[in-house]
Parts: sequence; C-alpha cells; structure tokens
Amino acid sequence: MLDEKIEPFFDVVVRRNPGEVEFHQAVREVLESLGPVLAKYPEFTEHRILERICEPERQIIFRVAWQDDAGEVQINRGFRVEFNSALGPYKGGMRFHPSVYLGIVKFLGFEQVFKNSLTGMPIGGGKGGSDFDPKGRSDDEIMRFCQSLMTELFRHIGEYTDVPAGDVGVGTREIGYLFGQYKRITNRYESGVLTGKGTGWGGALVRTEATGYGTVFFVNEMLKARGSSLEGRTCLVSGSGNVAIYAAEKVHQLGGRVVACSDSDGVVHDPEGIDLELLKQVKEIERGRVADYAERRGSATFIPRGNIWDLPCDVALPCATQNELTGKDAATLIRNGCVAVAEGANMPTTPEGVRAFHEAGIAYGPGKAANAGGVATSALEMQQNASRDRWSFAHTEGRLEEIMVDIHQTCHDTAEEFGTPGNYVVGANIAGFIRVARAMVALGLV
Ligand code: NDP
Ligand code: 2IT
Repeated sequence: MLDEKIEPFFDVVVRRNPGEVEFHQAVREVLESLGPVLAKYPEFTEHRILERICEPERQIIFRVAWQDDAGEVQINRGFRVEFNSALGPYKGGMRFHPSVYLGIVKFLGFEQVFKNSLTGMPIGGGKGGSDFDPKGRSDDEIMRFCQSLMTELFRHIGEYTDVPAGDVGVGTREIGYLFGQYKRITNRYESGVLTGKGTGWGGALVRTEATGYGTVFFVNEMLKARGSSLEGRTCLVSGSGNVAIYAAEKVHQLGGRVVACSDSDGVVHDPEGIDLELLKQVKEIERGRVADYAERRGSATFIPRGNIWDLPCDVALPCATQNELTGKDAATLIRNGCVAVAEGANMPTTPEGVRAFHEAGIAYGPGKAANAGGVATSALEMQQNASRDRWSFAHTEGRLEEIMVDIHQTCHDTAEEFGTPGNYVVGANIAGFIRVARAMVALGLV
C-alpha cells in the first residue's frame, strides 16, 4: 500500500512516464516502503528528494545502424539512462534483448540506484541497452553491432562519468568488442570505463561468477538467520545464463542441489543435480540451449514451454528475467514446501508473488539486495583498474562474501528498526534510499 502522502508522487511518475509499466512497478515498490522514512527525516521532503530521485539525471537514446552478414542494413535503438550520480559515477549494465525499450531501461536504472547504494561502494546508478536481438547472430555481426553502438556511446561514458557492464545478452565477448571500439576512438587504454572485462585484459577475477555466487551467499544468510542453511536443500534456478550458471555452482559448493534450470524454450529437470561442467560447455562454449543439455545428460528431461516453478523445491532462485514468477507460481512454491526465495534477476517476482511470499512467512530476498554482488564486484574491478593492481580469486571472493553478508545484515536490521522484522524488501528499499537521499541533500540542488 502507498502512504497517502506518497500517492500523489506516484501519480506524477505515472503521468510523466506514460506506458512505462515496468518503471512504474519498480517505483511503486520502493515508494511503498518509504512512508516511515519521510516521517522520520523531514529534510527529505523539504529537499523534494522523492520527486528528484524518480527523475533520471540524463536519458540518452540513439540510432544504431549496422550491416548484417547478408549485407542488409539493420537499425536498432540504443539507450543509456544516467539515473543518479549522488554516490559516484553512473554504474550499471547494458542489456541486449528485443524487449528493451525506455521503460525497461528506466526500471533497471532505478533499481540500480538503490542496489548500488546498498553495496556501500562509491557508485551511482545507470543502465543501458538496445532492442538488438543477439540470438542467431554471428560473431562478426555481434562485433559490428557493438562497434556501431560504441561509436555513439563513447562520448557519454568514462571512468569518472558512467561505467557500463554486462546484463542480459551482454557478456565478456560483447564487453570486449565495446572496449576495443572505445579504446580505438579515444586512443586511451581506460580500463575503468567498462567492467566485466576479460581476466586477461583488465577484468577482475570473480566478476563472471559474482552475481550468482552473491545471490547464493545472500540466501544462505537468510537461512542462517532462521537457524538453517543450504546444506542438503533442493533448489530451482530459472534461466541458464551468467547469473543462473554461477548461482547453481555456488549452491553445489555449499552442499545444496540444483535440480532444474530453464530458458525461454523450456525447462530442464535433472533430479540427480545439474552437471555444471556440461551446462557451461553447452551454454558458454557452444552457445546452445538447455534442450541440448538435456539431450546429452541421461538423468535429465526437457519440458518444452514448461514452468519451472511447478517443480517441488526448498529454495527458489529466479535468475532469468522480470516478472517471471507470478502470484500463482508463488502459491505453487509455497504449497510445495519452498522456504526461501532470492532473486538473481532484477524484479523477477510480480507484486502479487511478493505479497504471497510475505504472507506465507517465506524468507524472500529482493533482487536489489540479493543480486548486488555483481555490481559490487564491478566496483572491485574499478578499484583494481584505478590502482593498476590485480587481486587473487580467493581474496576477491572473500570481499564479495563480506559485502553480501553486510548487505544482508543491513537489510535485516533496517527492517527491524522500521517495525517490519524479516521483511527484506522494506529493509533494502529504506537502507538503499537513505544513503542516496542524504548525499543528495548534502550536494545541494543539482
Ligand atoms: P544472460 O543473457 O546470461 O541469460 C539470461 C537467461 O535468462 C537466459 O537463459 C535466457 O533464456 C533467460 N531469459 C531471458 N529472458 C527470458 C524470458 N523472457 N523468459 C524465459 N527466460 C528468459 O543474462 P544474465 O544471466 O546476465 O541476467 C539474468 C538476470 O539477472 C537479468 O534479470 C539481469 O538483469 C539480472 N542481473 C544480471 C547481472 C549480471 O551481472 N549479469 C547482475 C545483476 C542482475 P533465452 O536464452 O531463451 O533468452
Ligand atoms: O543489474 C545489475 O546489477 C547488472 N547487470 C550489473 C551491473 C554492473 O555494473 O556490474
């Protein structure tokens, strides 16, 4: 429910950003938590922080023209929304997916502001991407597209300005092509302008694993707070991309078992536990589908267009996309005995799903807290680039775990302080918001 003092702000956001339903959803979820914060800190109202924080500082939309392998000209749209720089340079990923439009980029940028604040690192929030569909495109096409996109984007980014990284459809390969073109245009080896680089050319160890590993550290902390752990737990991980693969890997390392993953074609059910070496081979090397995995794994079955949330589990980790877990799915998970949910993806659970988890008393970790390990490790990559240093895997993973434990504790304690113990949504939104709001007040009306 929206506080009656906050409702008019939300109405303005809907009116000023017509049709951007995912952005409205993300804003509403944060505003719903903020009533008690405004009551406690009147200066935030005096400085009109809510209105300012919902308006991106800068929104860039541009044409990306490129030629496909058949010689045909293709036109896509590129975006970079620089949302808030009160805490540091804009920071956040680039998404390449046909569903990308301004409303998606703004929802992701808005979430990123609070997520980045929660990490405790000096990074503001931004997000970008394109409606380019990488599926079925050759390596050459991907390179030409990335080069064309960077030929415009380069003038807006920089290690002190805006630091993009990967997201859906953008991994180390794409970051390589983007970085190469930035370097060529600017004639600067400015490592800190992008994160998620290859580990041989300025990328941090653990950045590839960080989002998935971090999500699992977070869910393990939620379970520990309830006197339990991941040991022996059956888990579902939706998706089969970067976040899903490394979430599954960390579940296995901590003694749980992931019995299913998915893609937009369907679900793989593997009761013996997903074989991660095979999944990495299929997805990362061959760029195949989960159906290809199932074909090569005797214990697995592929369920075309199946719903992963129909399978029984103790722990659910949505790691694919927004609004992939509905109220109905939440009810099924609860009925099947699920005790904890942590979001590797951004906003994967619908508002009805979140409500159902809270009403059932399930440990529910929202994306802006649970998946913050990715961007936190990006900040560690920036730190290494700035000092021209290189940290070991063990040291970096140790830092990531400390950060996730700290985020969990902050969300947990903030929820208690504001009278909603166990509600990590309230904890994450309030703790993330206060740090940004204080900085905005301190920096004056800019
Ligand atoms: P990838 O591109 O590596 O993988 C995305 C996976 O999700 C694929 O398996 C894809 O299947 C699946 N997927 C995407 N859209 C849909 C859909 N509409 N229905 C079903 N499955 C879908 O992306 P990431 O793993 O990097 O990102 C996954 C999520 O995690 C996103 O929400 C992203 O914003 C979030 N995230 C990512 C971070 C990172 O560091 N990469 C950091 C924090 C959050 P298919 O191949 O069929 O499309
Ligand atoms: O949603 C996210 O936090 C990301 N895609 C990672 C952003 C980053 O800058 O590492």
